[in-house]
Parts: sequence; C-alpha cells; structure tokens
Amino acid sequence: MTATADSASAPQRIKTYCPLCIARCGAVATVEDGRLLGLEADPEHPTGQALCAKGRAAAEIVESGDRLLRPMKRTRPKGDDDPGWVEIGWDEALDLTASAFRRIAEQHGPAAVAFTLASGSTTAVADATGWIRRLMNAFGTPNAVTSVEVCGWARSYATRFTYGVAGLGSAAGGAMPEIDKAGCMVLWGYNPSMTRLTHGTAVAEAVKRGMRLIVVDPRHIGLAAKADEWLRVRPGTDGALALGLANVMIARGWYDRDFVRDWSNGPVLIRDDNEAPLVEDDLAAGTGDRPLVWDEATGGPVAWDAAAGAYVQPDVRPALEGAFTVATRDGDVACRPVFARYAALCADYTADRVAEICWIPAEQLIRTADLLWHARPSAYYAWNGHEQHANTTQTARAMSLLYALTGCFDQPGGNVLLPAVPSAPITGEDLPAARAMAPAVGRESRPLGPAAHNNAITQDLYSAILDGAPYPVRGLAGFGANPLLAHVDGARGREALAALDFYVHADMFVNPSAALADVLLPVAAPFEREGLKIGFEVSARAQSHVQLRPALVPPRGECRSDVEIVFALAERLGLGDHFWDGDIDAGQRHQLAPSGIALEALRAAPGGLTVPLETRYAKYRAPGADGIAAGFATPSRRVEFWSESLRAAGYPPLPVFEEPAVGPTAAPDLAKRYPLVLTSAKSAVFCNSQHRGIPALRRRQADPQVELHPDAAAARGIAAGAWVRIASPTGTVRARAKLNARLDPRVVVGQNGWWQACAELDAPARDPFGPEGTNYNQLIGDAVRDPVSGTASQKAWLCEVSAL
Ligand SMILES: Nc1nc2c(c(=O)[nH]1)N[C@H]1C(S)=C(S)[C@@H](COP(=O)(O)OP(=O)(O)OC[C@H]3O[C@@H](n4cnc5c(=O)[nH]c(N)nc54)[C@H](O)[C@@H]3O)O[C@H]1N2
Ligand SMILES: Nc1nc2c(c(=O)[nH]1)N[C@H]1C(S)=C(S)[C@@H](COP(=O)(O)OP(=O)(O)OC[C@H]3O[C@@H](n4cnc5c(=O)[nH]c(N)nc54)[C@H](O)[C@@H]3O)O[C@H]1N2
Ligand code: SF4
Ligand SMILES: [Mo]
Repeated sequence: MTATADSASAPQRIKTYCPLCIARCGAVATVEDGRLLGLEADPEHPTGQALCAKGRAAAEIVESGDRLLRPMKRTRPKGDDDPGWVEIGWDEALDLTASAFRRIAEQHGPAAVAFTLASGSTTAVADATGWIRRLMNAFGTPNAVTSVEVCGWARSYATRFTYGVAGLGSAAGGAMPEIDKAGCMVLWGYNPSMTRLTHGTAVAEAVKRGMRLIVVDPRHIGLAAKADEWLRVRPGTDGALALGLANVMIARGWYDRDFVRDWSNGPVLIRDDNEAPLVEDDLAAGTGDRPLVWDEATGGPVAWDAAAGAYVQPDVRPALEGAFTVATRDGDVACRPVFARYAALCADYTADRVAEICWIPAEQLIRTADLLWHARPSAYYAWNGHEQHANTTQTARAMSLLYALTGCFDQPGGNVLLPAVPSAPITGEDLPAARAMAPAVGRESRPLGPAAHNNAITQDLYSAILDGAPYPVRGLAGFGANPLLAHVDGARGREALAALDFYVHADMFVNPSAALADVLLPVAAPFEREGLKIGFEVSARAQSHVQLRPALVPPRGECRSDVEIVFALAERLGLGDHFWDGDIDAGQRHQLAPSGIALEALRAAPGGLTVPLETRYAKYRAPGADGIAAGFATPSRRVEFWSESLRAAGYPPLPVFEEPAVGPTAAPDLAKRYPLVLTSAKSAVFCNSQHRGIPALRRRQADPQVELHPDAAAARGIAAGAWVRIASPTGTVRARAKLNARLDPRVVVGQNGWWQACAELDAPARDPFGPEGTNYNQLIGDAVRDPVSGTASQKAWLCEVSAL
C-alpha cells in the first residue's frame, strides 16, 4: 500500500511534511538511491516557513544505530538486568499479543487491557491515533494513557466548562488564535519558537505588521524579545494573574458588557445562603428548575430557558451587578448575579496583591489589561506553562473567563473555531463494544476528569495494575509513550509495568518504559511510512490543506507502521470487520469520503491538496435549524462564568486560585530548606524524552540543564556549566547549571526527558530512576494533584541547588 519513492540514482525532491512534532512543518525531502538525504522547508506549504534542527536531522533519525528493527520477545524475568530479547517473526509477535489480550479480556473484561500512547504533540503517533482509538473501542477498553493530564487537559478540556467546545488554543475543533488578524496576542506559558515553529513564525510576522504581544513566562523566551509586555510570573500562579487582570478590566469598564450580558450566564442569580443558582422551584413548588436572573425592567426575577435560548418574558434587562432580595419558599433570600460574584472574586486580586503572589510589578498588570482591551481583537494561546500544575483546571478557567471579557471569542482576530475539511470519524465510539464499555479507571475518584473522556492518568493506571483498584488492569499496549520519564513516580510506574501479565510496546526505539515489555514491535520511522493529515490547524489556510505524507524510503529491517500494526492486530483479535478486513486504503477512503478527495488523487500529489473553506465568525449568534441562536455547547448554552457542572461534582463553580502546595507561600517551612521555586521547560533540540541518541542534536546540547540566576548561582558557589545537584523534598537529580540573568533569582528551570546515551559522541546513558540520574520528574511528588484532572505539579515545586 505504501508509495515508496522510486530509487533512481539521481536525487529526487519529494514534497512532504515533517511529522516529528505538532508543528508538522511543510517540507521537501531529498532522496537518493532509497536513502533519505534530508529535509528542507517548503515555503509553498501552509506550514512550511521553516524547519528546526530536529526536522533537519530526519536522516539521522532514520539511520540511527539505536533503531528497533525486528520484533522481539523477552525470555528472562522482568526483574533481571538482562531481558534476554530474542528476535521473533511478526506472526508470532502478533499472535502472542492477540492471545494475551483475549486471555486477559476473558478473565477480567476488555477494560483490563490499557493502551499507552505517545502524545501526538511530541511524535508522529498522530498518524495512527484515530485508528488506535478505534481498536480500543472495537475491543472494549476506555483506558488510554495519553499524558492528557499534563498536556491538553487545561487547554482543551478545562476550557469546555467555559465555552463548551474543545477549548481555546486547542487544535482541530477548538478555537485557535487567528494570528494574522489579531490586534493583540498573549503567549501564556507557551514558547512556540522552540515548540511549534509554525506558531513561532506566525507570531513574529504578526508583530512585524503591528500586532501587540504579551508573553507570560518565568523565562525571557524567544518571542519575549518582541513582546510589549513580558510578565515574569512565579510558576504556578497564573490563576491569580488571570483574576488580577480581570479585576483591572472590570474595575475600569474595559470589558464587553453586551457580550457578558447576552452570551454568558453572568446574569444568573446565585443565592447567598446556599451558594446555588436561584431556580423557579425556589419561588413556587413544581414550577421547574430553570435558573432566574434579575430583570431591571420589571424589578423582579425572570427565568432563563436554556432549551429555548431565551428568557421566558420579552424585553428582559438582566442585571449583572448588585444584590437583590427575592421572596422564596424559604423566606427572603439575598441573591447576586454570577457576574457580581465573579467580579468580587477578582476584586480580591488587586494589583498589589498580584504583585505579591505572582512577583509581577503592579503597573505591569495594568498596562497588560490595557493592551488586552484597547488593542483588540485579542487572541491567546496557553500551553504547558499553565497546564502542568495541581491547580490547572481552575487556572484554565480563570484564563478563559478573562478572555470572555474581551468579547473576542470566535470574532475575526480572536480565538476562532476554524472550519475543517469534512471527514468521516474513524475512532469508533459507536462500535458495539464501545457502547458497553466500563468507565475508565479514575472515573470514580475524578468524575469530570480525563476518565470522563476515556483517558486514564498514570497514577490511576499504576493503581489498577498494582492494587487491582477500581478494577484490575493486566495487559498493556504501548504505541510509543514513555510514561516512566514523562510523569512523576517513575519508581511506582516501573513496579506497575513489571507486574503486568502482558505488555507489548511498538516503537522506533526502546525507551525505559518499553524495556519492561514482553514483546517489542519495531515501528517504521515517520519518513518510512505514509501519514494522512486532514487540516494543519494553525490557520484557515492550513486547515484547508489535506496531505498524504509519502513513504520517502522503505522501512528498515522488519519495521511496520503503527497503522499496519493496528489493522493486523484487529484481524487477529477477530475485529477485522470493523477494520475493512485489514484493508488500510479502504479505511482511509472511508475517512476521506466526505471531503470529496480520492485517496489516489492525494497519493499522486504528495504535497497535498486544498479544499476551499470559508471561515464564519460568531457562530454562537447564528440560528440553528430551530431558529434559535446556537449559543455555546454548555448546559446553559452560554459562556459559563459559573459552572454548575463543577459545583454539582463538588468543585468550586468560580475559578478560585490555589497556591502551589509545595511552594514558598503554602509551605514556608519546607521553603527554608528548599528555597527555590522549580519549574521545567522543553529543550529546543529534543522532543521530550527522545532524540538524545541523535548525534546532530546531541551535539547541540550534551547534558540536561537547569537555568538559574547568576546571583543564586554565586550564592551557592556554582559556576556556569558546572554539574549541580537539584534536591527537592521528593528526590534528587543532576544537571548542568545554565546561568540566566533574566530569571527571577528565586526561580530555577529544569528539563525533562534525559536518560538516553549517544554512542557516537560517547555520551553515556543515565539512570532514570536513581538519585544520581537526570530524570527531572524524580523531583516532583505524586500526592499533590489537581482535584478535577489529577494533574501533578510538574511545573511548580520547591528545590535547592548545590554544587557537586
Ligand atoms: N523542541 C520541542 N518541541 C516540542 C516538544 C519538545 O519536547 N521539544 N514537545 C511538544 C509537546 S508534547 C508539547 S505539549 C508542546 C509544548 O510546548 P510549550 O507549552 O511551549 O512547552 P514548555 O516548554 O514545556 O512550556 C512553555 C513555557 O512555559 C514556561 N513556564 C514554566 N512554568 C510556568 C508557569 O508556571 N507559568 C507560565 N505562565 N509559564 C511557565 C516555560 O518557561 C516555557 O517557556 O511542545 C511540543 N513541541
Ligand atoms: N517535567 C516535565 N515532564 C513532562 C513535560 C514537561 O514539560 N516537564 N512534558 C509533558 C508532556 S507535554 C508530554 S506530551 C509528555 C510526553 O511523553 P511521551 O508522550 O511519552 O513522549 P516522549 O517522551 O517524547 O516519548 C515518545 C516515545 O514515542 C516513540 N515514538 C516516536 N514516534 C513514534 C511513532 O510514530 N510511533 C510509535 N509507535 N512510537 C513513536 C519515541 O521513540 C518515544 O519512545 O511528557 C510530559 N512530561
Ligand atoms: S518544528 Fe521541527 S520537529 Fe516539529 S514538525 Fe517542524 S521541523 Fe519537524
Ligand atoms: Mo505534550
């Protein structure tokens, strides 16, 4: 099925895209005699402005001596240092896997087989994610461990409590910043010049044309140099910052009052006595549970009918401020509109208080709020900097509500729900086994968290394996993913992976998690296989681009693509009828059918095809089939300043700020021994725990770094470049000191993902679990978690750094 480039002797130039990270940069490959020589940027492609060092190292990645090239079977126990890997054929590998999964499903139910998936943001597993999900749904397991709790939860799920859509800054289906039209943009805990080149170049272009830029980051990252305001926030306090900015905007009238009144649940009355919305039943028994607002026209309460998208009376003038006494069945009850309560919460975060909490000057807060309002249309993209915290759900809520004040949602130059090329869903939520599926592990303890979306977090996976709670997980299929490095509590994770009855891992390299597998499946490098991509997310133009990335060179050894592995496994599990009997092309034809693009046409045009799309704005105002404005996909059909869903599950309905639990304010005693605030950031030249074995990349950065202020270093006798020990209340690791005079002297920034050797450069492997190792996540505790999502505090902790 793969269209391998013809191996003529003259070098061929073939259009493609680099799939190594979420940027998916448009590229032209040079191929000679069946060898990939390299990639360069393809300026004709909507994401082809530039390539990073990783994309330019594509040939080294393909040819790496560390590649897993044949299926392997473990022959020695998992406790042994020597796994005793022996090569086996694909038939044996797939049969072993299918029979183990069947056995486990018979004994414990199909949910006892979990899947770990590398994030699509850090790998090309995205080629196969939809099909892997389909396999899970066909088989009947909801337990996908995808790192969503540290990557995507806040951005794409927590914001749904506000907007009801895969939220702000999310990819397909979510509202993306329309950077080319924005008047002002916020990069909030997001460093796209290192982590998503396409956004990096788009922001730089926009600044040239006059867009104002706000960067919120403890570090003076790439685009901070072009920013009007760089807010050097204390790690973990973005929630307080968002509330403080909102306070300035509300106090000065810098907000879109009409939008808040007409399109949010800001007017809904909340009772002071029980902190619940005032509903019709409160006034007279049996009248209904529709919430009430205060109508300034009639001077009394009026019900909001979400189903009808209207008040039950005409010409209502709902109050946003004030306090009202309403005669209820319980007597007179004091009530305030949601917006008044939100404004009161924000009012606690005065500029001076924010300065104290966030370590940001008070004047800067006011200047930033001024920009957000007066330089509209405003847009924002927030990512890992606000996501890897134990208060991330409410932080994302606070940010999304701050954004609601601008009224720019889905407006030109704001965060826009971009159009998408129509395609058929392939994930198989409607398959019979999916409809009968058990809830994902973690659902009982965090009912609104990742488990509600059929995702499991590592902590819950480990408990299900080690304690059988809430039910046993005994089998695991890993498609990429290195949870032992990506997440906290690697030691417990290692115990859990070793305790499985059966673990199969498909990868290009054997990472420390994969090293605990029973069977290893060799995966073709992304440049050795096709990849279908419908829409490139970052702009309307990119969204209209559809591309079948060609296989540039044949797979090395016995490697197969993830998609081929999924289809083959499905057959062996007796699920072939849900997988077009193993015919991948037939599956892709089905997926493409609504687009009007023929698979053959796409294959013949490796640079991709374009489907014209029109961007429509303010779609919430457009009437649906019933003639009623669509509104938002929330329970109230409005932007939810107050989330009844959160309140009903026992969480704060307004975005309250929680101090990082292991931080200088919440834990002053710990801070005496561990005085520095610790966070982490990505390396420019590696993706998370990968790529250290690639010489072209390792040459650019030999060792893990920890950034610290020169004064903090001097006070500890640490020289630039010296190896240091980072000690936290949880663990210790090593890194090399990188001095950074623009940091707050109380903040240090480490790097995750270091374990791998690079033989060519004599760079040794490092123990990912021991105290002399370099695995940043050994420093972070397991117990401090976001109550909604279970996210650990990987970007806000305490530590001390000392010379070695
Ligand atoms: N080169 C490279 N590119 C990548 C990846 C990679 O590993 N390497 N990984 C990919 C993946 S999986 C993802 S999710 C994306 C992520 O892309 P980003 O979100 O850009 O990733 P990070 O560098 O983790 O975090 C962004 C910024 O948050 C800052 N930060 C740290 N703590 C805080 C805080 O408490 N508040 C605020 N406001 N900022 C803080 C850091 O200094 C950093 O500059 O990148 C993708 N692209
Ligand atoms: N302290 C700290 N920890 C973090 C982060 C942080 O910023 N700070 N970032 C977090 C984030 S945002 C994320 S997303 C996670 C990432 O964690 P993971 O999703 O586990 O990603 P990686 O560590 O990059 O490991 C990816 C694995 O997938 C394999 N792989 C690559 N491409 C393919 C492919 O096409 N098919 C298959 N089958 N395998 C492939 C690679 O060889 C590698 O073994 O880490 C998280 N951990
Ligand atoms: S940013 Fe680099 S690794 Fe990511 S897609 Fe572009 S070239 Fe590839
Ligand atoms: Mo990520």
